[in-house]
Amino acid sequence: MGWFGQPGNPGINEGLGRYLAHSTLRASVATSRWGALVIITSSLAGSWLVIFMAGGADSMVPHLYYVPILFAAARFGPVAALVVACIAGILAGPLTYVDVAQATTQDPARWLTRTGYFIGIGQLMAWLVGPSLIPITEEIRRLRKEREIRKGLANGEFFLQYQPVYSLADDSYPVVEALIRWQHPVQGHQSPAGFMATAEECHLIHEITDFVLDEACRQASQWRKLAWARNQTPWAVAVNISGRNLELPDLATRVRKTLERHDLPPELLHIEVTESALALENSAFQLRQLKKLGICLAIDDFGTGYSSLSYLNRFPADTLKIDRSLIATLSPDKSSQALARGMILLARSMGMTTVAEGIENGTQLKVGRALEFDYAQGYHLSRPMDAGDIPAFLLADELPPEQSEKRDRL
Ligand code: G
Ligand code: MN
Repeated sequence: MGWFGQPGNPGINEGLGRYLAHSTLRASVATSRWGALVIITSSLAGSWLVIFMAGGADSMVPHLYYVPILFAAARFGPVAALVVACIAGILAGPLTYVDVAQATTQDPARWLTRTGYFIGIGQLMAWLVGPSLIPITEEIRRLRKEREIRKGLANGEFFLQYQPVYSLADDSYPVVEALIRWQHPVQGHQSPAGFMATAEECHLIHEITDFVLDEACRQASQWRKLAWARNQTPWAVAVNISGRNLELPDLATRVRKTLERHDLPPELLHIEVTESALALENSAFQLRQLKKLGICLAIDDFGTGYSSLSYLNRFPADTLKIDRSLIATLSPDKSSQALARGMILLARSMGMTTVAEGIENGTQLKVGRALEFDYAQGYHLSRPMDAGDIPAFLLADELPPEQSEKRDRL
């Protein structure tokens, strides 16, 4: 039975012990490299000074040296523990008098044995904490990234690019998909796959979606005025939301308020949810709430989520976006087209339009046309662009000289 242990309740002490060990270890590992070096150096020097002040090794056993040795073992591992143990051995040995007043030096056998203990205990500690260091270091890296994302959001380091979606039926670009980008001031461009995974592990995904939704609607509303002024049909903006966002009970309210704030008609907003999110509890209800607002719903990355086709029946989606991994396998050879053909038939029979994602060359576009996809999107048609470049690309009367080249590709 331990400190807080009670008969019949042995778990408390064990739990507390684990908590203390974990939090102490986490605190040691979380110390920055330079912070850790300062702690090690000052506690080595402090240990020497305390023993010197106490009158020498005879007056005080140099146990204080274990502090920097164990700390180095937890923070940096076995090599650092060995180095610090050797330094401690020398400091507590030849550099410490047995009796300061008499200036008597220590017997080498005595301090060498002690150094052996320092090394042994340091290595034992490093070996014991080694397996826990990996998850703890990962957790700390994740916490740091979370802090960076939060700071990035506050400092306006995130921005949107837009990739036009091409209509194969009428040679126009009726939708642009908003894609989040992060330009870190020191580390440069960060891949969305990396930071979205971190954001999805905590509530930051909601802040990111709020930002994307707000900025995309603001931009779409501005573009709508521009299109009107030129007598052109305004284009819609598509926003990707994460499955985690579907956990928000007020998701539909947030979307409605954003539309109202920017005075954007709901039909100019498309929301894309990945296929894998359909399997989540509550998603059917949430998507129906969104649909009631009058927005368009798309199922994104279809063909990658391993979700049951029966899920499709439960969702009020307007569009099925077929994942680029499937588009990449398309060739003029009929056998390569069977799966895509089946998906198009399925979507059509359920009243959904289809988008071929990730069109990267003319052959894929040609096959996509032959298969009668309704829309196509990909680098071959247009890369994601900054907001400022979109009107020139989409407003026919403002097309730049490369327009003819663009038409050639279609
Ligand atoms: O999951 P979703 O389909 O929303 O992902 C869009 C991502 O795909 C964006 O990061 C975009 O830059 C990228 N993308 C768009 N078109 C292409 C393409 O033709 N090829 C490849 N490899 N990536 C693309
Ligand atoms: Mn998408």
